Amino acid sequence: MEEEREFYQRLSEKGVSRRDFMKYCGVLTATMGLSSSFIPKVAEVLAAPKQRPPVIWLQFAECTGCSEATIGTMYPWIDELILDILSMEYHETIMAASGHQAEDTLNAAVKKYNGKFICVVEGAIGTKYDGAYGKIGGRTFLEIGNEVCKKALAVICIGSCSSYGGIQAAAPNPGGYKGVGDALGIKTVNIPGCPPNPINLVGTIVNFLLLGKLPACDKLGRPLFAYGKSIHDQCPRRSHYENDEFVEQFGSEEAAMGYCLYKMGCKGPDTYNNCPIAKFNDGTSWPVEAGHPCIGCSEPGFWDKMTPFFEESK
Ligand code: FSX
Ligand code: SF4
Ligand code: F3S
Repeated sequence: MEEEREFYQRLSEKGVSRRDFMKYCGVLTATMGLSSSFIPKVAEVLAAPKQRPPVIWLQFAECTGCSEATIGTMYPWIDELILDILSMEYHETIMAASGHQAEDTLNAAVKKYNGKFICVVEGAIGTKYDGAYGKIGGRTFLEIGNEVCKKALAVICIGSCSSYGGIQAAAPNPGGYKGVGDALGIKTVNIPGCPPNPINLVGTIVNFLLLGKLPACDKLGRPLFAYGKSIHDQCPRRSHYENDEFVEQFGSEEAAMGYCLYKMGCKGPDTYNNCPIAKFNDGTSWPVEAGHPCIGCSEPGFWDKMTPFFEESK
């Protein structure tokens, strides 16, 4: 109770009311595919977590956009939320330590929480020439990944790069870059997107804290609650040519179809993600709503499979 009170106090100091927080919990619960009866339980997990799982967050070949998206933009207080429900043992971007001190922190955390920590990975791993194309502190991503990820309780890949290789794996891919699961031969939960929606990471972690297990995933390792449907199947622009009323409003079916971005290269029909429902930046908008075709950023093979971006798919 005391812990919960302190939590609401901290939120109110940041200008976030209990009502705003409950609204967020409602959105999160719906995103996770749970009924609204779970909202108080989700709120409880966030406000007064019974356990704070240790997290080691690794960064390999990437642009840090995934960290940025997670800790920076969605809600001004999401960083606090994540740091409150997790015990962040290592994260290069947000920790004060650097150089040898940082490496010591990583080694100590892996030793202390062997088999018990969640490893969140951002970025792809180079596999050619024994991984020589990517190193930190003299050790290859491949070495670090093999050593750290294999000792984790679970590995969550955040972003398309760690999930499937991302831009690093684009042709000609001289470093033999691959997603973490492929590079290390391990099973991972993948939260792809370039960058992914932070709500899908929070949902995955809350699922773990609330139900004691990781969410059900498809054969590409993606949580079904977030990646179970295609963008096209959830796109509001689709209703413009499938709804008689809209067709009438636009004058003809052809005119109504002009509102759809397919001919501008939209990859929505081949892309599985919840962007139209979850949206970005506090539910403000998402690419297609803002007038830009979906470029398929969360699919395996993004970039090669999805380029040229502005041409109709063959
Ligand atoms: Fe990749 Fe994430 Fe794209 Fe960037 O770290 S998914 S390049 S948004 O930052 O890995
Ligand atoms: Fe489908 Fe894209 Fe057209 Fe939306 S804009 S209906 S996702 S093709
Ligand atoms: Fe990416 Fe398409 Fe969503 S480009 S952010 S999957 S709309």
